[in-house]
Amino acid sequence: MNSHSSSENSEAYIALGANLGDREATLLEAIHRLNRHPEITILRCSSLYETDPVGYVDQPNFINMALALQTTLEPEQLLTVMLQIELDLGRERHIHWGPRTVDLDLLWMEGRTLDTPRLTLPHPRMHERAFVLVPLAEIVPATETTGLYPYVQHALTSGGGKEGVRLWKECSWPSASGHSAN
Ligand code: GSY
Repeated sequence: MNSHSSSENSEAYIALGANLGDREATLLEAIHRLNRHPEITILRCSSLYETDPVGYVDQPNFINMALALQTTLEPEQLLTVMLQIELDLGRERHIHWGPRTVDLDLLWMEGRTLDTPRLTLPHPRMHERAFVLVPLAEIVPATETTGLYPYVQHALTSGGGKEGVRLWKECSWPSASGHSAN
């Protein structure tokens, strides 16, 4: 269902991960850069979790988190902004599934389903990944009416649970960013 007209505000959910360099600082900088975009406002950030690598396991632990934002951008425009932030923060793609300075994945966007070569919405693998679901569950309100809340709760209880995902610290954004909520 794409019940949407352009330039309307949509809520979107993003997963973030990093396992090279100063992981926390990089994630905070990515959030700051997203929020600086004139058509993006960060609404909520999850805690930060330290997670065992999934897929290619011979690499450092990740810090993962999730955030909710509001945007007037179309999904592919938002993806372009996210990819540019990844590049600007030094992400290089050497090994598929390998270590990375920062990774931003668009998970879900209000009222949108999409299947293009660049982007599938909802994210096709988010229900399999505890490192995505655990942070996401923190920031999806139970009152959310589009089905994301029951989807996340069901995926968490029917999947591999929370194994390999450890609460690391609270998110210090916006206090660490100089951003004012007013
Ligand atoms: O898909 C995101 C990159 N990634 C991650 C990740 O973010 N966290 C964990 N724990 N394992 C991962 N494997 C890959 S690839």
